[in-house]
Amino acid sequence: MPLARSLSVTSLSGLEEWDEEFDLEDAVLFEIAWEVANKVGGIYTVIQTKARLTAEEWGENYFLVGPYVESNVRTQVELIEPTNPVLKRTIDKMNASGCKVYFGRWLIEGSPYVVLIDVAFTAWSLDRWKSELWELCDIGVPWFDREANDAVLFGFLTAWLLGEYVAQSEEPPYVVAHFHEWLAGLGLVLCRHRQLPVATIFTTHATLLGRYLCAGNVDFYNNLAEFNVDKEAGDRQIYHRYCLERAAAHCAHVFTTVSQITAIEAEHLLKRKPDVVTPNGLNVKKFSAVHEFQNLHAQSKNRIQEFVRGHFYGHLDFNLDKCLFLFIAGRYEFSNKGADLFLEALARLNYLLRVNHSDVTVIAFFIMPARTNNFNVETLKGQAVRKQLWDTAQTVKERFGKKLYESLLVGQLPDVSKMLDKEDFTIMKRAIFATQRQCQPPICTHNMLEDSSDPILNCVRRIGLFNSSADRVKIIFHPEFLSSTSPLLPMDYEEFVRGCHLGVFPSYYEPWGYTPAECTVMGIPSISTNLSGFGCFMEEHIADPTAYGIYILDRRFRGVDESCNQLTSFLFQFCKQSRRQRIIQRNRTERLSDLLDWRYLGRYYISARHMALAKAFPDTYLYEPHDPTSTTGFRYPRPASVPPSPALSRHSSPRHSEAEDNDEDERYDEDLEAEKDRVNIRQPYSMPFKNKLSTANGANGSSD
Ligand code: G6P
Ligand code: 1S3
Repeated sequence: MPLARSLSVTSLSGLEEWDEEFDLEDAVLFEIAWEVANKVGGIYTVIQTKARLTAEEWGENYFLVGPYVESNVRTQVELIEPTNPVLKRTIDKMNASGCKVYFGRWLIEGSPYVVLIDVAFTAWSLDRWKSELWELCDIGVPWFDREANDAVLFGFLTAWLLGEYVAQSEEPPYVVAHFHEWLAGLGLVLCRHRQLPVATIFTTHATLLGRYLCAGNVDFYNNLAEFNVDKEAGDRQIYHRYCLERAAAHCAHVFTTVSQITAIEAEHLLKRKPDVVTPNGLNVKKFSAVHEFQNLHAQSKNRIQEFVRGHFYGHLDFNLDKCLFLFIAGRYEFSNKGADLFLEALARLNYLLRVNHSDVTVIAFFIMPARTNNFNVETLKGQAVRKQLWDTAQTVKERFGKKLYESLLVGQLPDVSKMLDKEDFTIMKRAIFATQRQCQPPICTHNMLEDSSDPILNCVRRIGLFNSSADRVKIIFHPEFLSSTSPLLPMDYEEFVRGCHLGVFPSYYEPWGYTPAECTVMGIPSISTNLSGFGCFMEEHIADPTAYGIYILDRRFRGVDESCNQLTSFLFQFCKQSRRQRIIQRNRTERLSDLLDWRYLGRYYISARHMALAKAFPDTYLYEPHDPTSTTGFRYPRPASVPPSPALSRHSSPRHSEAEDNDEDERYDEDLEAEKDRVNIRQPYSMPFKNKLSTANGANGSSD
């Protein structure tokens, strides 16, 4: 009897233990996405972070399938001979028939196997496959849509791979094929049309139409049920893409999406209710010292402060120690990602801080890639000036030290008035003169190609936040993703997030939203919205999210102006917190990280696979239904120190006297310690999946 593989999801600080054993010995999992070893957006993060858990579960029978992109392969993939004999025969056969298919190990946690297909190599088949698609389902793909052309090639090639795998198997295998997003969806449609014995899953991470409609001037959520989807897709010239997406959703044995809110959207726009909601997780890194993340915050903050010293040279008339770093980051979709609302709220915050004579300065970073011509001179000069000041200080310090040393050698206390001579003063004066500047510190770090039509810059022009001395809110727009090799701000994204105080993501369209989730696992508070998958998920699972540093903006039931006021109020309250309150809040935020760990959230993907296996192979697998679209089941209680009255709980961090603000060593949150054992979380649901054959044997799926 074959050995049963078992997966044990162990207890994560209060989240219920979940232990399930089932027989997957004969099953093989293919997970297919355009973003396998190919970073484009959030789907890459899903696949890359989930790989370790899925590889633990499926072992040698787990294969990720993606496009072959040479530059990615050179840096991320170790090409090897296929380990699985059936897959080796499959790949050899395809390569002998005019394809280029590679096999390797993706060098990430879990080292999963990858099958990478060079779609360009088979571009000669594009016209033939397009006409086959037209014959099959009347979907015509225009020649100029490059992405859709790639989707056709990738779809036909992945369906070929799966069909060949089945054909090469001596015994009929139990194949699960999990397709992500419309770009991979055609493979699924073809599998079903060719009646391959494959259990199929389609996950959409956003709907095409939803993204397009929200980016326009449409009251999306109040009109979800009203849209004439065909017309709307046609008007936006994405009808063919929309058809591919909708076909995949309908053909799949199991259809899933990443959040409840996108499930509702999919039901209206794709006309199928998702069978399972699969919230996105992360690979949470735990430090052996509980408060290590606080030290990392302080280290990274120092590095951001260094950058700020250079950027604002000549205008450093604010106290860096009272400076808060806020940021927004992600794909540059100005209104979908809420950059418009953030800017407007910053203008209002600036007013509030000024009229209240606050000594706090806010620096808001916008990290959103746009088309540029590299860094601008003024920004680079800022860092050069800072470096020069540093070097000058070092030179004078050395000269000072030498004189001090010589004086001590002869047994005399130095005459302090003679320690600095004329030359020292000349060097220092020259350095100070170099810090004079005629212009304000720049808003944008790069030369923008479309400066005059750029939405962020135009909005800044309108609200008049130009980094002037009188402004308490300053803006820095970095239109490129961060990198540790940047000559300007040499930090990678994770380091940068750790060094900030608050992530601000007031998205209007955000099926999940990894940015606030990443903040949470690093213990950095964030603002999201009740229109984002993440915001809704946290609202559902935490009794008082604000107390945990999870601010959820209401963009669903309020008008834009009201939402903007609420955002301003969140920001203003945050600015009023003392250092100690921020430390306590960060401790609480970090405590939520288990909730976002794949070791916990991975169960929804497992559930989807079980459901698909049971639908495709009903004689072998049995799935006992529960409500897998529900992600409810437990709730983090309000922190013990927060008053129960809603009025009082608005200030969700404990109050302290200002004297305590200076308590730099306050790293231990007694609040945290007291609460640790109080979290009592109910079982979300027990996995109902059973292998029918094993159940019949009374072995509950496990055997040896
Ligand atoms: C961490 C460090 C403290 C530091 C604090 C600054 O907690 O462990 O030593 O004082 O960060 O916090 P702030 O919110 O002011 O950046
Ligand atoms: C999508 O990426 P996006 O930023 O275009 O997929 C992500 C992963 O599921 C999701 O987090 C995000 O909200 C979606 O929008």
